[in-house]
Amino acid sequence: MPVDLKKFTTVVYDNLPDAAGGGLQAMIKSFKTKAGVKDIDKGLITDVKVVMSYANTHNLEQIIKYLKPRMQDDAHKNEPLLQQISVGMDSVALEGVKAKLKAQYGTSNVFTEYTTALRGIKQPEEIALMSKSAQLSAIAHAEVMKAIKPSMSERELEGILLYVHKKYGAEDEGYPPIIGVGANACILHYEENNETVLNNQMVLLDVGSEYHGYSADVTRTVPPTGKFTEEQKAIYQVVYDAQEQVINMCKAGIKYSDLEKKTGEVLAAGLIKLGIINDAKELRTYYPHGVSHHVGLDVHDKGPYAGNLEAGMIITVEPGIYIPAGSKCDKKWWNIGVRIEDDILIGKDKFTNLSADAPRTWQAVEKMAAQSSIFDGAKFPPLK
Ligand SMILES: [Mn+2]
Repeated sequence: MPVDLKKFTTVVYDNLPDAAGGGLQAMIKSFKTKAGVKDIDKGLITDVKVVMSYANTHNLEQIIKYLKPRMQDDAHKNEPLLQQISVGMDSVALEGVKAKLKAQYGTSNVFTEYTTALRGIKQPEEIALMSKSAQLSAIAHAEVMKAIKPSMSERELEGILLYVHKKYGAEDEGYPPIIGVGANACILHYEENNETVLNNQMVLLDVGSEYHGYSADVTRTVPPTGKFTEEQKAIYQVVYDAQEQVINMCKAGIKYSDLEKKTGEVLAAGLIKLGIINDAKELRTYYPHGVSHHVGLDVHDKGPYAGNLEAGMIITVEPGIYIPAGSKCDKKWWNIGVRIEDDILIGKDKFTNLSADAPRTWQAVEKMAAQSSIFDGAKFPPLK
């Protein structure tokens, strides 16, 4: 039976694209007519507002790359609010800009607002699925720690992780797996995974399953030899300290933005102590992303960032330090990239680490690496 949309007081809808392929364009047009949707998606400011509503500290750089060329005309280049949009904003500054955009230009995207509020708090059924997705992803990371060898390739590690995911019945990955050794670990969205030999440089693995629609987001950084060098261990410990302190803050009532603040403090203190930076202001050189985002139906799930943590939220905690070759510090630190990322369920007065099955301390990583793996000695005939 056709639904008469005019009978509803309000029809909420997601941002509808102006151009779409196939029959979608006609469907959108028909929907807009039937629902009495005015064509409000006109003008750049709406474009900016909608695109910015999806922005988080992870994708901000890409979003700015998309928006910048569109903001060069006379109408927009003198708009102060647009000038505030800059690469490297922390989540607090970003939320501030978003709030101002909304206040100044109203909202054409009620659907996004509603779903952001709804999806930020997970239902018990969702928490059950997220727990499984995160746990099986963590088990896959533990398996890689057992199997990893300096002679292996990035792709081989990817295969092991994906094998474990499939073994548990996960349909997909939550996002393109990032597996980067050495210099590649210092590239934030490295997805090529084509280095053929790991040698003794640290490997960063940001890989999470999608299980029955729910994405985990888990990162571990592992030495292929099974033993950290002194330098690797020192950087790893700084990142671990930040993650440990931030995870321990996680409970209802804590300001979301305080997580970022704490991360900055711990990472900066650690790098100053190691002589890598002299001042906390230099931290963004080596820590260019945010510490947390909502995770769920999407790896960067909708959810509020402006207020306090609430029971039922599931967020990542993922500090990282990346020191590419050529950085202004002692050469011995070059090409070390470390991130540790877990999926944290917020409770009324506690947290639950859903991905705790993947070791986190350097001692636990080394201990896991010393264990044998089902992939040890796997041999196939040479190709003709
Ligand atoms: Mn993440």
